[in-house]
Amino acid sequence: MIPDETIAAIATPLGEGGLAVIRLSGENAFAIADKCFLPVGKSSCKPSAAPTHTIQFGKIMRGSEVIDEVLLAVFRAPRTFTREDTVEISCHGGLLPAKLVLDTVLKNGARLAEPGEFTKRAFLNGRIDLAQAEAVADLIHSRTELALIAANEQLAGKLSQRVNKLRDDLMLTMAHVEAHIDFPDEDIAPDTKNDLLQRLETGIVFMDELLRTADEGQILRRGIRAAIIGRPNAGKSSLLNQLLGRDRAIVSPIAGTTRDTIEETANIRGLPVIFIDTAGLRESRDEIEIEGIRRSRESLAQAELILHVLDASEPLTDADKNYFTEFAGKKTIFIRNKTDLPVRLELNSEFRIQNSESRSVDVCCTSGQGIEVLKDAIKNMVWAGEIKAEMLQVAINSRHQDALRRARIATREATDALRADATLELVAMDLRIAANAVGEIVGKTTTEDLLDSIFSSFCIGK
Ligand SMILES: Nc1nc2c(ncn2[C@@H]2O[C@H](COP(=O)(O)OP(=O)(O)OP(=O)(O)O)[C@@H](O)[C@H]2O)c(=O)[nH]1
Ligand SMILES: [Mg+2]
Repeated sequence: MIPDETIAAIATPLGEGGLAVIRLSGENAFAIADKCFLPVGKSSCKPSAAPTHTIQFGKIMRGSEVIDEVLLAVFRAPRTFTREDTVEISCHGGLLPAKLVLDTVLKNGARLAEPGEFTKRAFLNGRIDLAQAEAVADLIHSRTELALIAANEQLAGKLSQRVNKLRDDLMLTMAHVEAHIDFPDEDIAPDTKNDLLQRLETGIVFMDELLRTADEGQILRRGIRAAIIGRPNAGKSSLLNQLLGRDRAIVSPIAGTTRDTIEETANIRGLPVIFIDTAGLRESRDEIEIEGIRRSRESLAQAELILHVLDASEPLTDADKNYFTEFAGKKTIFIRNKTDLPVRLELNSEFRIQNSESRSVDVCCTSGQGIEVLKDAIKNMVWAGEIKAEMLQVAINSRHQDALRRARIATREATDALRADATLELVAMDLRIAANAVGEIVGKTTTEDLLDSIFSSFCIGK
């Protein structure tokens, strides 16, 4: 990436809509906009002459040909998202106007932006740190309000503040240790040593606190995969429809109705849950059904939560029991469906023992009875306790988790070495590793590969 290149991209989704926005950022943003924007009316002027944070009305021209009538917003560095001169052109929605406006600015000297390049520039120019840049992507991808709140907190720097404090503490301790390296004849006084150890222990406790938010962070960002399983005709598809609140899957009294796996996301008590309706796992000779069952097994392997639907109007069958053993290790909710019919199924201790992390809920998928209780059960199963505002402030992602784990190991090694009176060089080295790992979270220590892997997952134009 050459930083002084001016980049451009369509910032709105491709497709037909009321408006589309083309974004330009870089040293020549105004000069390029000047070449193709014709101001209309007395109060409008050329972008280069316009005051910052104003909107100009005019036309985008290709030679003497009018491409579109637009509103053009002017933002002068450094008070912009990228901290560079920025122009945003709002044209008519629809693929063609947006594409032609983009083509025109590209012909006039801009380069097509890579995915996430605007945000990358915001990071490289010091407008936001790396955790905040990731929050921008989280915000765009958030599927529930809770996820949105968490992304906003991270964007506001709540996680970064804590991480920076942790890094500062590690650096300070390292400086102390290094100061003693320069005077090899003087040992660290016992009091000072205890002090340093105490500080590092506090750091480790803090890392553990952050690490404990990883599961929740993952849930908010990626959602929970919940597989609906059970023998044919138990009411799996009926349950999916109830949870989604609409008729998504085909329901019929014929066993083996669902043949393909169906995935749909729903908002369950603020958490994004991806429900997977599966084909009933049974011995089948039908080629299509066999493939359906194979896919069911595949998605079952990835599911964090199993919703096992049982037909309450029939006694437990061997097929049901086979499921119990097969999924004994997974978090499971046993759902007794068809409770409107005479109940002939007892959930005895037989399988509860096999599956410690389980509970059961009674529902009727034809009337919807028990579905709200089930939703609570799903939430409680995957998210321990209340959803606290504090948790939303820091819920870390898997990259942060990886960095913190490395930092924790190095800090632990540093304390061990310090206690064992190992050479101080070793202690200092471990502390540097720890501080660097923590620094990766906010981007104080980065590599080009790391940046590429983060920003390449962004949308174009962001
Ligand atoms: N009485 C009663 N019938 C139900 C209930 N839930 C589902 N059914 C009926 O049970 C039959 C099977 O329902 P489905 O939802 O298709 O069952 P499934 O588990 O998806 O079946 P497959 O896709 O074939 O594996 C249908 O006739 C439903 O109307 C219920 O709560 N009470
Ligand atoms: Mg079905």
